[in-house]
Amino acid sequence: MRRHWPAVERGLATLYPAHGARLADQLAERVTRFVSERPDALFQRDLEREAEPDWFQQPDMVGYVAYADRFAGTLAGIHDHLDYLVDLGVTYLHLMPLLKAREGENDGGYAVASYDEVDPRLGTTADLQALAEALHERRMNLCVDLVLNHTAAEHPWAVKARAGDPTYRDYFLFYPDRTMPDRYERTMLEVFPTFAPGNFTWLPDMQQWVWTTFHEFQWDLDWSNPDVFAEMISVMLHLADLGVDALRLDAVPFMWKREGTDCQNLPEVHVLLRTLRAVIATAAPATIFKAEAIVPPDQLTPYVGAGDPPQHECELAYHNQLMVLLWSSLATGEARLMTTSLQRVAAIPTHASWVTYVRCHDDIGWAITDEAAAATGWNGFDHRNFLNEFYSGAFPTSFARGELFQFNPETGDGRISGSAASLCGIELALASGDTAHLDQACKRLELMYAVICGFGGIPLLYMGDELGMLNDHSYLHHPAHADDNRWVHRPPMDWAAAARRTVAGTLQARLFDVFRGLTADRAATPALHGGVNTEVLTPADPAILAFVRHHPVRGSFAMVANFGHSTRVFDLADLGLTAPTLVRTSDAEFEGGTIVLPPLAYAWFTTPG
Ligand code: OTU
Repeated sequence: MRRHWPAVERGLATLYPAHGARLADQLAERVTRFVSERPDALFQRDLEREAEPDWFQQPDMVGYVAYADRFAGTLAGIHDHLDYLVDLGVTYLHLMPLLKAREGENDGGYAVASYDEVDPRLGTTADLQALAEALHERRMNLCVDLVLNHTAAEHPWAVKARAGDPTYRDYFLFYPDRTMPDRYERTMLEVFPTFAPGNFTWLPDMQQWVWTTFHEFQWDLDWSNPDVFAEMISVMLHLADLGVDALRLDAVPFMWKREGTDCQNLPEVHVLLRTLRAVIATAAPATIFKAEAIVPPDQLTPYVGAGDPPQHECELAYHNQLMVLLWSSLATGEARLMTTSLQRVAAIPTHASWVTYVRCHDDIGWAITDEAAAATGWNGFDHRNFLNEFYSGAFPTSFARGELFQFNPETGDGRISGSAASLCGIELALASGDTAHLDQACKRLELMYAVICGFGGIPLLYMGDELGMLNDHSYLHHPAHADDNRWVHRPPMDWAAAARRTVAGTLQARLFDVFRGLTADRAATPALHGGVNTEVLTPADPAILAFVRHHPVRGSFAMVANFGHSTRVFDLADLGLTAPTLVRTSDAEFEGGTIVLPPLAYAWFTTPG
């Protein structure tokens, strides 16, 4: 408390001028009680992580992202597949939303009906606790989603608000007519323009509009109410006491609203997150925050505390830019836009890291600004449009089989759904039976994952990518999913395909070996510690991506990759490293001081500390 409480008091005083002091006292009492009742094993974990706060920056950190039901049926079922994850080198399991969701359509669990209960379809609170223990025994960490921007309309808070309880009415944002909604809408965007247009929903029974940034059944919480803050602290402490190591904080940019803005990334959001974190860092320092903020880079880096002076905010955030630019580079056969864009991302504090990813459960939104595109001499609109055509398979030379998501004819904006394997060309190659194409497609997938495993931070493997799992159109027969094509890349785990990973010559054996190799080589490379920033170089050849990481104690790491369609040569001296040794390559070769990279080839280098 000596270390963190001043930040709690400051934050609460800023957010809730009239109630801050009262709330700080109330939380101090709650935290004191919580710590005194903390289970021994978790208290020990708290102490260890306070002493070694860089645990999540170790090179052996590798994430795996899955829906519990789609991966293993239930939480209890996951125990049977822990060996599979260990085999893959996984040390951080992110399970998608697992708290009790509303019935029917629930946005993949992102419409929470109770924060206190595990979804009965997945198991019980005891099952979650047992899973955390089993993971910890294997030196693995558990990350779970916390949807804190909104609740389901069926959550008891919302039900009470709807019934007229004034306390709970203040948990949400209601308006009697269109006056305020219209004023807000003037400057706001729409997240789901096709299936959930607008940001407000009319409730005929209440004769009120309610704020719903996402679906109409997801009601935004009013974080300017101190009671909401206090409630969410209880939720966080409950999850921390079940052994959750990381909370993926969903949709954080939207947590604070102000007229005349797009109601995203407002300064109060950062005060909120820093204050929530200071409370959790006091009570349960073994638990860290991962921000889900899919926003432009200058808006993103503050979520991990970038700024002058640097802050403690979330320990982790999704590197959306890297993900988007990887797909852009793969489609164009050029890395220049990726190079210039990544160079524009501000450095982040040494106490934070990225999570890097190729695919997740969401669509890919082309977060490439007109300005960033112009820096490469491209037109932003045309390029984003090209990427939609390319990845939906409409572009004549496309190898991808994806689907257009939320295309908005008014703005011309669209996003892409599809599994990594289908977007990399594996689906098309398998359908055509062309083995040379299949080889290329596998190389694309390997290249993408090699970049995110080498970039720095925790790489996340999205369930099924290690087996090349394809798009699954069965969601079309499921009424609650049919209008949301993100389900095309959320199939049930194909355990029959997983079994083929041990059969030499199969696609699964090839890909699984690649993933296992990437994670093993990563774990064995001390220089891949996440506490330093990545320096993206400017190679003379625009097809090449090259970056270095200099760790003052553990040595340097470098990666060179060829996104081009022909063989390229790179002068190793351009890495600026003394006597680099090769850690790993796909099929690059060396001639004197140069590296010869066939299309889609890459190499990892390191120097000792
Ligand atoms: C998140 O995504 C989840 O990842 C989605 O699966 C949910 O549908 C959504 O929240 C609502 O809970 O707009 O297109 O900047 O981009 O929160 C995905 C953050 C989303 C938003 C992000 C959101």
